[in-house]
Amino acid sequence: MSTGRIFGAVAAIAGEIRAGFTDRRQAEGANPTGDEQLAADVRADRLLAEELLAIESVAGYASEEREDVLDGGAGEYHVACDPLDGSSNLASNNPAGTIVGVYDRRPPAPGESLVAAGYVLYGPVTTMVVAEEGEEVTEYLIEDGERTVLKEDVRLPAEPTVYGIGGRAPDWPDSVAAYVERLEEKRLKLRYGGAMVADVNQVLAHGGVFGYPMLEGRPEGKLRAVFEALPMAYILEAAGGASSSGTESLLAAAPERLHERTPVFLGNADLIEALEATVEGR
Ligand code: FDP
Ligand code: ZN
Repeated sequence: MSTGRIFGAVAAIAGEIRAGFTDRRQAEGANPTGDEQLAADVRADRLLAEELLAIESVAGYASEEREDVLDGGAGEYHVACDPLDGSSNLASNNPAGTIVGVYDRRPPAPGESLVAAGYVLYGPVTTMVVAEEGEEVTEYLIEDGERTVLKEDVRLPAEPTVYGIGGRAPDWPDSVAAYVERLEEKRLKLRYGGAMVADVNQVLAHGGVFGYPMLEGRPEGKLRAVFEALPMAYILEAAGGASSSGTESLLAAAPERLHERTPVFLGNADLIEALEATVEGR
């Protein structure tokens, strides 16, 4: 069976998730990693769990918003979601997203067990970018629960122009600070919006690099491996880019805990190579 039905279901509910933003921008509690949880996060998570677990080929649903995996039937796919990435952007009416990773093992599972990944971007329009095993990366427009192809064979532009690195600059290790200087020397332009999906999507559109690095007192960085880092790495690598935890591809990572965090760097292969060289002091 293919993973197409999973992304069809995600497209079908993206409009509903988006419609819930208007009156659900207030805090409701905290998620398993202690981040503030909005009513919109809770609703997106519930919609995705219901719709995805109803698909025969889906064996389980894991989410950034839930402590444990929800087991489903005897299917072959294990779906891991960040239901509302960048939800702190809702208060200021900036973009947010949904990240979907499809693993062939029950998470926490290694990057190499990803068979597909995609994200929805709630921007001025709603789009979805999907990478499925053995297929080219495709960008869709989502309207009224239907997806239509906007762009086939999405590839990172060879000439990078933008970068965005998260965390406070004083908390960056010297290697990251030195790397950012190198990016500036290469005349890349800073563009950081605070939602991973939107920031990575503009890297895919313009070429460049997105990072959420290891920080002083927080060597694991902020982003979650299973729900955010690995699926987005799968997409970027499928689009001809590269990913890194600082030392190796994120697809080589094998998280041991469901909500584990990891430093993340995604972008053009030469920029990721330069990052690893800087981190290793080369
Ligand atoms: P958010 O907390 O709003 O959900 O998922 C974590 C995330 O957003 C990413 O989308 C984003 O890249 C990052 O955190 C932003 O963190 P900063 O506020 O520290 O920049
Ligand atoms: Zn997120």
